[in-house]
Amino acid sequence: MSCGVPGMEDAGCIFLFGYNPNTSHPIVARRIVRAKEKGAKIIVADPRFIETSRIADLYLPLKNGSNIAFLNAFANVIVKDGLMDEEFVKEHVTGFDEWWKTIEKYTPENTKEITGIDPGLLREAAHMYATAEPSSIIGWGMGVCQHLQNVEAVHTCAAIACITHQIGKPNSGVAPVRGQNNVQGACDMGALPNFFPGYQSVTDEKIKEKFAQAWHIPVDKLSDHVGYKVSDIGHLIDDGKLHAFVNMGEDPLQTEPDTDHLTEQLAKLDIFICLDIFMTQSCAVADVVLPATSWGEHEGVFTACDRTFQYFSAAVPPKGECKHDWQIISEISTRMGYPMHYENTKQIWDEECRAVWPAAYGATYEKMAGVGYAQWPIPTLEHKGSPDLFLGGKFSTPDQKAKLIAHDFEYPSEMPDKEYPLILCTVREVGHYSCRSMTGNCKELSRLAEEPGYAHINPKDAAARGINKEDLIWAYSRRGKIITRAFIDDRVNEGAVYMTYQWWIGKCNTLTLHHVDTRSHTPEDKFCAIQIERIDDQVWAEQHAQELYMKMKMRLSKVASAQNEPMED
Ligand SMILES: Nc1nc2c(c(=O)[nH]1)N[C@H]1C(S)=C(S)[C@@H](COP(=O)(O)OP(=O)(O)OC[C@H]3O[C@@H](n4cnc5c(=O)[nH]c(N)nc54)[C@H](O)[C@@H]3O)O[C@H]1N2
Ligand SMILES: Nc1nc2c(c(=O)[nH]1)N[C@H]1C(S)=C(S)[C@@H](COP(=O)(O)OP(=O)(O)OC[C@H]3O[C@@H](n4cnc5c(=O)[nH]c(N)nc54)[C@H](O)[C@@H]3O)O[C@H]1N2
Ligand SMILES: [Mo]
Repeated sequence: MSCGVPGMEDAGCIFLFGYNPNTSHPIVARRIVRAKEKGAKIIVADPRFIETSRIADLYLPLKNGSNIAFLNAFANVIVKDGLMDEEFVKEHVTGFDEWWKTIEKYTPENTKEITGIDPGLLREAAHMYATAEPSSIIGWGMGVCQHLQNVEAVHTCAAIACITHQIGKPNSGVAPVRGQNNVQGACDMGALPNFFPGYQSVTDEKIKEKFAQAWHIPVDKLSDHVGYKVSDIGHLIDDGKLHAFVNMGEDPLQTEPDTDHLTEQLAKLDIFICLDIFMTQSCAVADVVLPATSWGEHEGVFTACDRTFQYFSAAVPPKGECKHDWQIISEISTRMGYPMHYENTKQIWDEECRAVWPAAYGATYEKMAGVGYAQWPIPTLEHKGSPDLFLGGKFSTPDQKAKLIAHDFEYPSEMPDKEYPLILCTVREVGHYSCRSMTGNCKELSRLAEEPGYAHINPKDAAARGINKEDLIWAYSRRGKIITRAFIDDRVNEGAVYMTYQWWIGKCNTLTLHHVDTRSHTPEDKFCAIQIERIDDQVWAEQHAQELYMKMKMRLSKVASAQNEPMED
């Protein structure tokens, strides 16, 4: 993020684009309500009438999968209606002419068919965003990232912020939110296939030398291969390139697309190891499960989406055989020939983060003690941290200028047709979290929602199929077929069905498409074609769903107790 989450309150306009904070990040949602109370304009562009739409000054119900057509037309209006900050563009931006060659082609009128947005409304939104004082923020989430044209949409959102000078000053710019509490931290610490800690390239010789020195190893021991991404695992197994998989804090059999196919692929591994804090579907098929400690049992640093490092301490000691993730990694590493001996997380923080990443050097444990925090870049011990990036229009490129990049619109990979006429869009719900291993093990939350979960359907699509409220239905795609429950919802657009991805019986990832974009390799979780149908025998369906659920639970607890038995040899 170019701004801080607390600073969102002081923006003049917040434009939510494919992000549903009320469900996904209630604390960010609260900031948005406060911004509104302080006079900010709120714009929401989402195919669903999400909760924030209720307080929005403008709500734009764009069609699923039309982001690039919409954003290009939005950018076009800004230039054509004289809303661009020419001075800022001249001083701080490059590539405008080339960029305009693409953007020029997209008008609110000629994209209306694709986006479904009234041209007058789109113009009004572009004016509201561009002219807001003192700043505007574009906040985006998975409605951008989980589409085929995800990187393209990120480029275009950033370009819009640059040409309007709604970036490069306090409380402005781009606010891509994150998923888990420490996604940002995992990336900061080098859990990305192309970077060492601090976003330093694994293919740069000088950087490799620096890390070889810091880690006391010969430089040729550091691979300069960009690694693989989690969504590559299936086809790497098929191609015979991957034989062992250590899976840390992830339940791919629940959360990766086309899970039936992935189940077959994982079965071909020579060894599959899971590190988790609960028994999951993936742990159940693993050869080895290494029990880790949970956030209440360990200490460390979480980094929020706005670059804020926060220290947290353990509340209770670990139980049984559980070890901290860092201890498990250290022990595996030591046994594989690279000894790692740490006594606590502070040593790791100082060695793996502060010592090798200048922007984090000032983030000491002392500074973060108690409820303290540190926001990077924080380069010196005296530094107070940086809520805002790119101040004064200085960007993190070699010439310190922002480079505009434009893209033509493309349709999603699997469009609805006669056989599969509905769009499946998979999203979040407030009561459960991702693979549900954590929230599903909490009784109170199970009361909010239980198996087989819900499919949210527009009243017209439901009526056309004779589907009533709470009916059990079949949902099927080219990949598979599941049982789920109908939630008739006039907040969802006609032609699209919305499901969350945490249910075992109503597992939407049985239906989703394993198709990734070429750069980030993120699956197109927000768009595939499905059909739904009322199940004739509702009594049978209720019993069947219950039985399936009991069987699955029994299976997990059986595997868990078997894994606790001492090994025979
Ligand atoms: N309670 C709860 N909170 C969570 C999670 C959870 O599972 N449960 N998961 C966490 C994780 S891992 C993440 S990454 C974040 C994600 O947080 P969000 O980004 O809010 O996640 P989603 O609900 O998947 O998608 C956001 C919105 O994108 C919209 N959308 C779909 N297609 C399009 C499109 O073509 N264009 C546009 N403009 N919008 C579209 C959807 O309607 C949806 O409202 O939430 C985190 N918070
Ligand atoms: N269809 C569809 N699929 C999706 C998405 C979607 O929108 N639609 N969203 C995608 C997104 S954005 C995300 S981020 C993924 C999330 O998918 P996952 O990463 O698979 O799910 P999580 O529930 O976040 O956590 C994974 C596991 O980490 C374990 N865990 C928690 N704390 C610790 C710890 O301290 N140590 C260890 N070792 N384990 C721990 C939990 O018990 C859990 O089993 O799902 C993706 N899948
Ligand atoms: Mo996520």
